Amino acid sequence: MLIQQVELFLIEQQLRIPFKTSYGLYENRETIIVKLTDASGTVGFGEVVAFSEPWYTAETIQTSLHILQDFLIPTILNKVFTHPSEVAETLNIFKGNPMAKAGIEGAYWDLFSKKKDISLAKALGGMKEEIPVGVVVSMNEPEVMLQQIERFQIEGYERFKIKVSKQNDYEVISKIRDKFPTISLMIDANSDYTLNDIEQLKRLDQFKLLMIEQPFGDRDFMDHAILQKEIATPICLDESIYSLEDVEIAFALQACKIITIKPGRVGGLTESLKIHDYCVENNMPVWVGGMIETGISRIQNVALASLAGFTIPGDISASSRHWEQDIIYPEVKLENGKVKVPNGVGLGITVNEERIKNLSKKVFKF
Ligand code: OSB
Ligand code: MG
Repeated sequence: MLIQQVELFLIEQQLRIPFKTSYGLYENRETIIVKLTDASGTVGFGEVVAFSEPWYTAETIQTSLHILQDFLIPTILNKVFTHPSEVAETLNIFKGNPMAKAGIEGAYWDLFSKKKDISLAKALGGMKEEIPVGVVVSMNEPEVMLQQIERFQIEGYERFKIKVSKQNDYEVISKIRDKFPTISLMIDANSDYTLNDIEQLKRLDQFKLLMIEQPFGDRDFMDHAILQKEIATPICLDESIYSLEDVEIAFALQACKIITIKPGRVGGLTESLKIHDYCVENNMPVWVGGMIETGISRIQNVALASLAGFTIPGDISASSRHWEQDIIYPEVKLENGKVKVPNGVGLGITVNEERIKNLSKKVFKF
């Protein structure tokens, strides 16, 4: 398909509930929606999931806009590609900036599967018709967190990820475990600890956590390897994983026992598939993370999570978890505790372009 037109929509929405992590507070979510049009007028949608601030990764909304406008879009515009992996390969002449790349590549996967007349899930090799999902509980007063878990449990979520910091970990988790002794519980520290905190981290083993996500900094592979030898709780790497090579390093060093994939963080769905396959071959459990994204990226994650190797419920909560109204319909929702994998062509949902236009702060056309 020839990429005839690229449009970028910089939108902003308020989160239904402010989301607090050890990095800081997320209240408004800016995001960039990518729309590709081929020569026959078929369109594909993707999303650049970078945040406004460089807390989670170095990339931001503004750096993504720069890289997209000045490098990525000029490189793919009016070019013919036969498969999304060629788009990924072409964009990789530029270093870094995985989220900007993934926005384009994801939109091309949508376009590609529409042209093939199949669902994105099928194009990726997915098999599941519905997927069990988990939800993230943001940092808050313990009482509020307990109430949220109770509500999320009623909604059908099967795995609960608690945002913690080294200031509140023990207090929060012990209160949650007291009230919910058997739920599938994990924590995400977003790099809040260092090797000096090993004794504190060892105390968390008693809570039988499914995993602890990213205790240390993104490049601290060696320190994670030291910690993993000292604690029983499996470490899951999130921020550390930008590519398959990072997974290979983590595996070789035994720096973790679990991997979470976010297509944006690793440069797109092509790289996500490589990581999925590597994890399956090496018996490393793998799951799909979340980026407080709109339904476009969320439903792309649903398609990815339909692959057989994703054995742990992902951070793929319903549209209503973060949004008053999503930009797709039907919205992402839980039915009997599961999210259905769409079987329509491409993403298998309708993008609400009118709403995207209304939410746009800036629109770029190439
Ligand atoms: O580490 O997974 C993370 C949100 C902001 C920054 C980092 C992370 C998160 C999430 C997102 O946990 C959860 C979601 O998308 O619902
Ligand atoms: Mg995380």
